[in-house]
Amino acid sequence: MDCAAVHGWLCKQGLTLEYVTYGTCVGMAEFTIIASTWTRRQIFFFVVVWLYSSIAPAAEVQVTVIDRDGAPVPGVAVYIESTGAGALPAPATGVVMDQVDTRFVPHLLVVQVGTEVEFPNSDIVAHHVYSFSNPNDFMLPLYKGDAHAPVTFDEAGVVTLGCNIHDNMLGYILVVDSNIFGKTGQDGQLTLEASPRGESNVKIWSPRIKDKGEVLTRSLTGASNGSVVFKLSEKLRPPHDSASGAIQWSDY
Ligand SMILES: [Cu+2]
Repeated sequence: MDCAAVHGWLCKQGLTLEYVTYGTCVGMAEFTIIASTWTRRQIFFFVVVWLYSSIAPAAEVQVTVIDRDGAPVPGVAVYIESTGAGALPAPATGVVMDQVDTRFVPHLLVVQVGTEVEFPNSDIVAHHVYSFSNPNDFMLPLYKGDAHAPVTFDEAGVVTLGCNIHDNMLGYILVVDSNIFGKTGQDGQLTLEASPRGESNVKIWSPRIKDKGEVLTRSLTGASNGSVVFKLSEKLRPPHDSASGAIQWSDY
């Protein structure tokens, strides 16, 4: 049961709960009970629910990314990094960065450190895929179909992809030290299910974002109602495939 469920149950009991600071949402000091007429049964069930929630403190974090004009920014990578945590679970398998219509699909792929990524070529023309992003650099010489073994990305960071034949082909793999990640939708939002593992930060990245540094990181400690808003201050680069002018290698 997560915090929202606890909140919902309490509301049904006629109680108002004001709480939900991320990661500490079940702390007794975090809420104020407006109603003062708890029955013994209500108190009993509250304690049961609260203890259960303490054992499994899954929480949701809603992340919103907006540009300097307040417009939502879709397709932004979002991930949660935790310190003082144990080893991450094994990375996902069957992860694919495809090549379709002389494009990398998806344009941006987010993976956990240690993930094996397959690079099938679904086009009828051959591609020669490479990255110079040290230390995750690699080369898949001219091929069609599934000619090459998957590439394992063992270091966190941005891997910029290109093709030796088609200069307009540009893609990214963001390798993160986390198993909690995703990308914002058209509404600029993403909700992540997160179990706190020590101190946690939520971070964002996109090739369109020019902002640097702390603007792109938020501590989850003290986040209001489990929601985090990133407001960017720099003008965004245009989307890679936009009609307003596709980004070329020279733009980076
Ligand atoms: Cu190509």
